[in-house]
Amino acid sequence: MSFRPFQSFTRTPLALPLTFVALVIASQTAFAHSEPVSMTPAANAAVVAPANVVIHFSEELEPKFSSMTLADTGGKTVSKQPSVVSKDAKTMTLPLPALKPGIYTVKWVSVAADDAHRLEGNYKFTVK
Ligand SMILES: [Cu+2]
Repeated sequence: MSFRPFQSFTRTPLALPLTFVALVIASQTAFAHSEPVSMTPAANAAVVAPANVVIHFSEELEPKFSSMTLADTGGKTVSKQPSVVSKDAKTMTLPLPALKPGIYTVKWVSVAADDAHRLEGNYKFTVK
């Protein structure tokens, strides 16, 4: 009979903070989060009224929880149809109604298919 177990008790308080630090660092890396790679119209672009907004993402999206909407200058949502995730799950398309000239804000939410990490963001473009 030895009291070896005490060794693991004394080790635990050290091991836990280290594990926590490792998890925090891991969760801050962009790996496996699905971020926009390119957008059409591009951020801050001035364009002729587009028929839709298309965003390509870095990782596969979970279609159920990933979405896009478009708001006008007053913050009112002007998109009427839901956004659609492509078959390869890396592109999201938002069909648009006819847009009047003005500044619009695209709001997007991406949920990565592999780890369910959620990101959201927005950007503006101008319709000439
Ligand atoms: Cu992630």
